[in-house]
Amino acid sequence: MKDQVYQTIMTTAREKGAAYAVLIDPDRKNDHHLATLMENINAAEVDLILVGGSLIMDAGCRQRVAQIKEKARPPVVFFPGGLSQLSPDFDAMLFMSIISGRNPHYLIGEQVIAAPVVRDLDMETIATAYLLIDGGGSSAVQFMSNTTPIPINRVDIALAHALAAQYLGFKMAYLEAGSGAKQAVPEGMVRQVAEATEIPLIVGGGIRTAESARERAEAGATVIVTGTIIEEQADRGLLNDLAAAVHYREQR
Ligand code: 1GP
Repeated sequence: MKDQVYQTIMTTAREKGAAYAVLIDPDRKNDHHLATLMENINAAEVDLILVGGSLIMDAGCRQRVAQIKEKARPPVVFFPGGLSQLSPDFDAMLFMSIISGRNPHYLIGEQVIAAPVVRDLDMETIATAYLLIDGGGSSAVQFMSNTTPIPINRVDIALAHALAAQYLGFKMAYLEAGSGAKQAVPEGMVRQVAEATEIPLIVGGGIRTAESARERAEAGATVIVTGTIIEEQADRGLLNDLAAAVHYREQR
């Protein structure tokens, strides 16, 4: 089984504190600044580019993925909103199951449909348990997946899911507050889940500042993801600040 991207993520996190991922929604809303966005991402210490979205509003997704891959310095990893967004241009994909939900289609249905196509593409898969936490406000993923998020104050429920993911053999667990969340996954939840499990954590949703990114990285996240803030203000200063915060172990 291929695991090059996964190993790179784990090595980066060991050396730098955590790995920094930028999420790009391959939707037409980003067309006007995709080239600049890629230049800025390449110039900063971004370790990983995640690409995907819950809802893509036109047919240009694959073309944008190809454009991103052509320009990207870091590995480009599919963060699947659905099989229709799958493209041969990805270096790897988070092979995800929404384990916080009880919708069988997103627990196993979509994965079964995707598996033969993924095999044909010979793509690296990173088995990822996706835990949707209620970030205050109905996220697109909540509506599109028809699943109920974990209440933000229920560390016990999040922890039980993360443990189940570990025992099921997932390689990573994604603590997700939802894109554009008002409230990011609390630092305390990240810390308690990280301390009580051995599964590497991806944390994203509603992280908008270097301080917020650093707190969650220091709390034990392996990967910190920012999407909305970079799409809104794709400037190099912000990307550098966020990367430096996530890479808290690096000498400066
Ligand atoms: C969403 O975790 C990601 O899936 C990123 O969220 O857009 O709020 O940064 P934001």
